[in-house]
Amino acid sequence: MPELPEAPVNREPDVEDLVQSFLTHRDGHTMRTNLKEVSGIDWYDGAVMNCKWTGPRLRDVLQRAGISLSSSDQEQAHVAFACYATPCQEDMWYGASISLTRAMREDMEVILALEMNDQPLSVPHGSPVRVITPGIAGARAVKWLDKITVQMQECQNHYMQYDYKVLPEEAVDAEAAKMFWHKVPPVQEMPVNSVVAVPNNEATVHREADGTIAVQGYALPHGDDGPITRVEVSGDGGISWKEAELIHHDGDGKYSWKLWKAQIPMQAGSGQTILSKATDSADNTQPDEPKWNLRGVCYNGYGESSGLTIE
Ligand SMILES: Nc1nc2c(c(=O)[nH]1)N[C@H]1C(S)=C(S)[C@@H](COP(=O)(O)O)O[C@H]1N2
Ligand SMILES: [Mo]
Repeated sequence: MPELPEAPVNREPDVEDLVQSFLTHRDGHTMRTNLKEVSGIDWYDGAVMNCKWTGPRLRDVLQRAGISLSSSDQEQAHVAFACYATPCQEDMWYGASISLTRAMREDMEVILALEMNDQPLSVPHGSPVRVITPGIAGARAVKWLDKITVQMQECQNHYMQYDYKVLPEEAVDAEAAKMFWHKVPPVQEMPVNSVVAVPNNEATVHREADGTIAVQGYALPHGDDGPITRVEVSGDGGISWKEAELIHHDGDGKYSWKLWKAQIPMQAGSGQTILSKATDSADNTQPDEPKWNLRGVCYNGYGESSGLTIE
């Protein structure tokens, strides 16, 4: 994912082009090309953040600080995170919030990270301390953390209120989006997703003696619904699917990615495509026809590797 400040490019889309390209690509993963043209930030196959993070639990810090809210207020409250270190493109500071309920649930593992992959947090990744919110969009994992507030209102930062929302399809441009920002909740839980990592787009692949090729990738569960329980792979545009083998790795858990591999039969020829489709433990699965949205966030159409030449 991009580094700080992840600033949207405010290019006004040509609506005709946009609608045309949307219609052309609506069944395919190539919709991401369309999303990029429109929103500036392209999540491509889907955003992912998979590391070992270490630090105190946010709930322990909040409990130590003491929360002076009634228990009914606590159910409605938010925990807001702010970073004033540097201005962002669209706001003078960066901020996000999550529900207090999530913050207090031990099993949701919201932490104030001091280390990443057993090393002290680096400056680009938020040193000296950042929030880590497993299952939740990286946009809420505020880096260079300056302030934590328990409050009754969502964080009002630009990136919480006017970005990282899955707007309805009618919001075709910035003007049309205006009436929706206040009605749509900020993205929190990330959707189930998968990515074909090997072979890469446009690769030339030699089939093995049995007519199959090796395919590998990763998959991510929806929000707190991990782990991934099944990944299926197709070499014929989704007509037939073969179940992939899920690979165990160190640190494998409810919130981590699941690596997978499969041998799938393919015909020789150019312009071929491999698709992947993941399912998690709550039976969430990737949609056949993912919906377009202006900001291009939360894309979770099938994983895809295309333009392949199979020999
Ligand atoms: N202070 C601050 N924190 C931030 C951001 C930012 O711009 N400023 N970007 C957020 C977004 S949108 C993402 S995807 C993650 C990226 O984290 P990484 O750089 O460690 O991958 O940081 C989040 N935390
Ligand atoms: Mo992001």
